[in-house]
Amino acid sequence: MTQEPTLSVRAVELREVAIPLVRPFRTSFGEETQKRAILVRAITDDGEGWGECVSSDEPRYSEEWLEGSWMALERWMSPAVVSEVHRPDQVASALRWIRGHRMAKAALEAAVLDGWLRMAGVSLSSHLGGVRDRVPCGVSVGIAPTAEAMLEEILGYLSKGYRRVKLKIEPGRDLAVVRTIREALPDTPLSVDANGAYTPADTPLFEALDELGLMMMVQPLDTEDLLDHAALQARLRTPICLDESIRSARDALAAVRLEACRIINIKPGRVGGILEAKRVHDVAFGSNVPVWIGGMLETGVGRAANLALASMPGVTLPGDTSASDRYFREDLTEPFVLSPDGTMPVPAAPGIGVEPLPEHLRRCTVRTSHISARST
Ligand code: SMG
Repeated sequence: MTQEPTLSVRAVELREVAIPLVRPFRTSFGEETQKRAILVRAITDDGEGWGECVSSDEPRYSEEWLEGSWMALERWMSPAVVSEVHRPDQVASALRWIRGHRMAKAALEAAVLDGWLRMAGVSLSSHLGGVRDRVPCGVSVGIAPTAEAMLEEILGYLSKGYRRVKLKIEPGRDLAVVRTIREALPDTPLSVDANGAYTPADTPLFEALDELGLMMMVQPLDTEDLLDHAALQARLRTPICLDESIRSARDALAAVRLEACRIINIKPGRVGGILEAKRVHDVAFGSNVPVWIGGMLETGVGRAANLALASMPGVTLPGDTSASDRYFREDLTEPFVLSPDGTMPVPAAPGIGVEPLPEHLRRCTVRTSHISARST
């Protein structure tokens, strides 16, 4: 058997970046007008690797938030990896003692994995067993003041080629809005995403949405509520897709066994890393549960990894892997561009296949921190 290549992580650099969004993005848990992210650069003996941490300003999507991720990365995670880890699969073991903080862990693992794959000359997509060089893309549409405003935004996306539209909903802005949009677009693949904003008492609402021929309903109920999702799924024809509830391959297995969903959304940050994301995929694929890759408004660094994940065989539904211009006037990397057929290319160069453009990176950087080996 050939020996796997090893690398040495000499130092880790953290960079907080801030980039304005082209339009505010509103979900049931809040509104974002700019993208803040932590970029992690693993500096190795042979080069470097990049990862992006997807925690937001405030702990609304999950319990993680950017400042907490920064502290965890700076204080515990990077020192546990520098000089200690020689293969990407060792990152998760080195960080296992730290509870939670999956998004921060995922970013550090992504940086080491990218550095390792660049060294080996292998693309992330090949490493993950990807089977596609282009992937179909969808778009997630934030809550707007009126159904008409949402419709106008959607028509713009459809004219660019997006293959499906995910509508954010929240209590009070749900059935009537979705119905108006469905009537205007009877043939467009539509789904709704509630980000866990409802309770089992809202079952009649979901039964009404069930009549609208949606592709799926994403995360209708609370993150920690697999049993009520199972009860709701049993009453609906439309598949439920779980997002926030799936934090690991183990969660995915539980959700599938409980029949709490019929579709799974994968985000590497939410499950603690690209390698765990592959394991979630494998659980779903082995159970014939379709998968799609979600988004966290990533810059090109995170988006590149998401596109590689989307090339895996079980990812059979269009993801929230939208083009750079859906988010930013100027991305951190060379922009990802949607083809008129609604697909985007999977990066084929080693690692994630892209890197931040130095001048853009410099302009967007808010703070940096450099963590090198502890002097003993
Ligand atoms: O990256 O296109 C994107 C955003 C997709 O809807 C999206 N993300 O619940 O899936 C989700 C939200 C979370 C965004 S938190 C900033």
